[in-house]
Amino acid sequence: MMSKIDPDLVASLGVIETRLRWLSSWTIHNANHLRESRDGLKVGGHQASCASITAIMTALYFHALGPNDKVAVKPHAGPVLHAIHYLLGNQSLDQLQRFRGFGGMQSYPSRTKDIIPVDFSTGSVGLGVAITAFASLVQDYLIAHGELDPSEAGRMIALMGDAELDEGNIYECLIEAYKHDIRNCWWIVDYNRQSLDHTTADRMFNRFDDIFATCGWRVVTLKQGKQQREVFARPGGAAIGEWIDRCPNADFAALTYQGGAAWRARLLADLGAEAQTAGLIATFDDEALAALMTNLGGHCIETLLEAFAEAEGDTPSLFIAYTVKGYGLPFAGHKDNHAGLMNSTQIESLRDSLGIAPGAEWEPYAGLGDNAAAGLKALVEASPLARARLPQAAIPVPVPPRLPFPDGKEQSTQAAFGRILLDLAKSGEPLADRIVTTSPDVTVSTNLGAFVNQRGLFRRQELHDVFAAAKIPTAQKWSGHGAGQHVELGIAENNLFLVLAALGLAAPLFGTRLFPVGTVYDPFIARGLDALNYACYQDARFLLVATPSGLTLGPEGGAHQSINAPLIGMGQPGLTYFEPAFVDELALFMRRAFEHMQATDGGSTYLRLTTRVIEQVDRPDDGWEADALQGGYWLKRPAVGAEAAIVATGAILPEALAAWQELHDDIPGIGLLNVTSPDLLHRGWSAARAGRWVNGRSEACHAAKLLAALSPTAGLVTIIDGSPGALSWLGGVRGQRVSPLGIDRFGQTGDLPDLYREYRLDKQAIFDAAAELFL
Ligand SMILES: Cc1ncc(C[n+]2csc(CCOP(=O)(O)OP(=O)(O)O)c2C)c(N)n1
Ligand SMILES: [Mg+2]
Repeated sequence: MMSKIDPDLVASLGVIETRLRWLSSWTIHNANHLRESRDGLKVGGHQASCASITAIMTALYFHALGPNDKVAVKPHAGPVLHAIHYLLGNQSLDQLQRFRGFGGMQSYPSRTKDIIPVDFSTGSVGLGVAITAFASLVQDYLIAHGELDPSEAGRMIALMGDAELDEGNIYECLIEAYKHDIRNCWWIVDYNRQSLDHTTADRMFNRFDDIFATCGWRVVTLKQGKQQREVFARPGGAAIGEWIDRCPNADFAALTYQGGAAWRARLLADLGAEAQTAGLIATFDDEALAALMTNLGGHCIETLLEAFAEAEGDTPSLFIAYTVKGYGLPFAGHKDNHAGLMNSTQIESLRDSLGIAPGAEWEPYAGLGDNAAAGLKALVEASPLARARLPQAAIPVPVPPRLPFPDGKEQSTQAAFGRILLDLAKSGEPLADRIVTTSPDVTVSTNLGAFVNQRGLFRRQELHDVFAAAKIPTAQKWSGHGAGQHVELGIAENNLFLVLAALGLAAPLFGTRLFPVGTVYDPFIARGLDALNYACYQDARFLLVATPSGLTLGPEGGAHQSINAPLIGMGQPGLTYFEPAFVDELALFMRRAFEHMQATDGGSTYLRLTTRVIEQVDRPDDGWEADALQGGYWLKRPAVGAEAAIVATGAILPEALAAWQELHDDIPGIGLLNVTSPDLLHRGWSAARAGRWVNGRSEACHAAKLLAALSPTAGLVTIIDGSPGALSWLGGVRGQRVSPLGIDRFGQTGDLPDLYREYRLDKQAIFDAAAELFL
């Protein structure tokens, strides 16, 4: 390979690289050994993981990065990213000194909590990698929809650890990305062949190349650094290169740790019989031999710059950059180095080797001499990152004051959801043009089909509807094109949440608001739970519609029944869970979800729906709406000081209403509270209780206000098609007695009367629960 790279640039970047290794090490050292510890907990941080990737990040951030590129940095290289921004002047010394401390820079790059620009949060390994592929899909979506100029396209880049390649979500994403023909995506593997526990399996050698190549990726392997290439081209050198190729990962790592003398002994034992090779080895002293043997592609700035420069075009690219974990540090290569920390003697000797005077540890260019420091400063200031542009704030999209909902005495929330979206699709509302729907192979069975008929599948290349062309009758007339608004996914719920995360970050990443709506069967939220948490953690904004849900899916049975989903909805920060019983409630909550997606302090929404068709209620007025939006309203207002109420959520409202009708005679004034969001009620309760201590105000929460209509000694029968804990806590709000109904065991097939009887969700169960309170 002929080098076209300016040697001065390589030399300067080499200095920056050692500076990043130093600053990241020192930041971690400071937090663990110098800062006062008040709790005796290990602070932690990963010096070895950082040292492994500093050359890659130097070559990228200070040379190869384009102005519109976005990067997900492997979680344990967080300190390197902060050091880069420190050199750029975007990060303060105070933040570095408070690494992993309260209000300081976070352990792992965080979009919402760090003060430096972070494109994608990372932490749960694998997810930060996959989201970049879906972000490139979103970028293509925006280009195809005329929201982004093609010249503004950047690369979506993941800097990943090699152990992340063990995460299944990588391969689910790879398959989906191939189907969608994604482009402008780079994954750069810090291939140090060490995970947390151990060195990684040799048997995977070259397998990753095959897997990615099969999925249409360009695979660029950076095994040898420039010095290795030169030396191995000398007489006798090829044998050393071949020896490295055969060397098991664990042996290579152990020899790296042991150093030059060990390398020599082993190489001579294995290759010494070959005179030219032995002679070549003899030309290196121990230190030089160790440096040669670890001169891997991922540590060679020149090799990295060349590889990045040559990767032209928009083909997704995997760079396998061979590295040493802990490169340049005393525990380089040691299999236990993942959480290893240098001791004081070790870090001081690293400091001295860089010419940094004691006390000057935080100075960005300490020990370099004025001219060299000025040159580096100029290089840093001229780097692509210093010129990177942040997208403009997304223009708010008007949400209609009311979303029309279908009328009809008998309806299900799932069918109405499809209808509301269809009406939106047919409307000229600007909101409709920015809705993007997506579903992991349950588009039809979650009633999204009609929206897709109207708005089409999103495809970069035209996709003709063969059935429609052949005039074969079908309800689903789906053609794919650039203007399409539905992202079709295979059955991989994890991908659903990563796509929702990427779509839900369109505003901060690309300056355009999208309104992502994803559908899934309620029980299968659990399949993508970590990705859902990941999406919320970085404040992606979307609407999740989960349906059908609970035991109420009847004949589908226990395998498809969701039980603890309400608790997921209540427990997940960044996601507001509503469970409407009636379709006018649904329309209200969908509207709120669209508003909430673009509110500064907004978030995402989860609607738990059902296929059960139930009789709708007549509303004398819309007085119920404000309360419903806060989490609950009196469907049947209790008499003042009433001794009992039924508290119900979602699909079993008909049972609650029927029970209320009959109990009315025995318990005069009994109320029926429709809890539309156990989540909001509980959050409000927690906030009110904390409020007294946090800001000196103790205002009654919505749950307390509702329940204040009852006698303090009143009894509550709570009922939900899901974990009873979603509602039973309500008794704690005012100290009222509770008899909770709900599901805490697996269901089975059956029709609703049988199932509701067996699992105690019917009218009789409510009578029994009430009797239990009063007898
Ligand atoms: C989903 C998840 N599981 C486990 C962990 C704990 N963990 C953190 S790093 C790591 C191994 C990382 O190895 P690799 O990706 O090769 O990174 P590097 O060697 O560069 O540190 C593990 C298991 C995690 N962060 N996320
Ligand atoms: Mg690794």
